[in-house]
Amino acid sequence: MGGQLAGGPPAAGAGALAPGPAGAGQRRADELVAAARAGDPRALARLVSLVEDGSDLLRPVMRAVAAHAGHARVIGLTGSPGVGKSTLTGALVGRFRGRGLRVGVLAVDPTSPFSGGALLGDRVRMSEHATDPGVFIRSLASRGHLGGLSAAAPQALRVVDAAGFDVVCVEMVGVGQAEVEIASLADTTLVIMAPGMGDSIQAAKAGILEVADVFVVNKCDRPGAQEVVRDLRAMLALAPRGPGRWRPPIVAVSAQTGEGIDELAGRLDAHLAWLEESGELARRRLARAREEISGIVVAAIRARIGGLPGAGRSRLRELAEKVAGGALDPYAAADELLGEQGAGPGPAGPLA
Ligand SMILES: Nc1nc2c(ncn2[C@@H]2O[C@H](COP(=O)(O)OP(=O)(O)O)[C@@H](O)[C@H]2O)c(=O)[nH]1
Ligand SMILES: [Mg+2]
Repeated sequence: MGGQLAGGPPAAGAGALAPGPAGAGQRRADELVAAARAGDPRALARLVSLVEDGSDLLRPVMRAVAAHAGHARVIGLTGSPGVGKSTLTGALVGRFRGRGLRVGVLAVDPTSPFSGGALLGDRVRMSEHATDPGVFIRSLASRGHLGGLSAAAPQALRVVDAAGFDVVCVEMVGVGQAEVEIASLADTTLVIMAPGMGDSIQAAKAGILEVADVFVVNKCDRPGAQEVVRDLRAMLALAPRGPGRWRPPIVAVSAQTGEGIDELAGRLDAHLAWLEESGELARRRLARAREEISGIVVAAIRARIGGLPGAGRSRLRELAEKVAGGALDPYAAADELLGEQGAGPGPAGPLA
């Protein structure tokens, strides 16, 4: 329902705020979800589009999938462009298919729009899976969202999960905050590196070391891979993990030749087992739900105060002029704006 955040103008482009048409919309969403769960790939593709576009059916769809989500194991793959994420995803899909598991792939690549080369290229790299009914491959754009992650990625993930896929691989280009975002989405995060890309230096500064559950050094068929492994090992030695914590392994693979992929699959299973035994899986999923809720709230507030023509925007402009001119401090201005949006200050102030 749109009621929770009502009080401002409807948010164009942020369908999250539009009160969905109750009866017919819900029936349509329920039908699509039932079809997707029965294995209809077109119904699933339609659902992902509805979610990604923030359509009027977004809320009915999310309502329809709620009870079915939470089954899939989510594997995040991140790394620089060209490091071999798509090729590696293809190799892992092959492993999981070999076990009879159904696998979804969501590729979030802000460097190439949905209509561009990304999907085509990935389909070529995953071509052996493109016609397999047990595999669903989909690119997500990252439009209108700062940072790497598509704003709709958590919801798209939920939809694929609810459609009954056992594993969902989320592939995302590592740019800036992307690694942290993907780690908040995935049960297991793979940080992928390759020789000749200056990756190990990048890793140290970008905070990648903290988010990685497994380090993959891809292209081990190329010279320089062992150096990357060595650099990484040295860096990890400087970042000791406490007792009971997971120690991220470093696995050298060639996604192209298949070398090391068995070992990697074994490491992924070991991580899943650790997640379950340690209670970390439940903790991560709770954190994911929390992120998802606050992401929706923040997007809604942002759409109201800055992203819309009309009252919200001119009010922001008015306040900005006061702040720029020294007539008001930015916290007071923010409080005013939040108060007007019906999300007034809490006991400690909204921004404290
Ligand atoms: N030599 C070698 N090349 C690879 C390997 N994995 C991927 N590549 C190549 O690296 C390029 C980028 O791969 P891609 O999977 O698209 O990388 P992404 O941008 O991270 O998704 C392609 O030309 C791949 O064929 C590997 O293990 N060894
Ligand atoms: Mg790719």
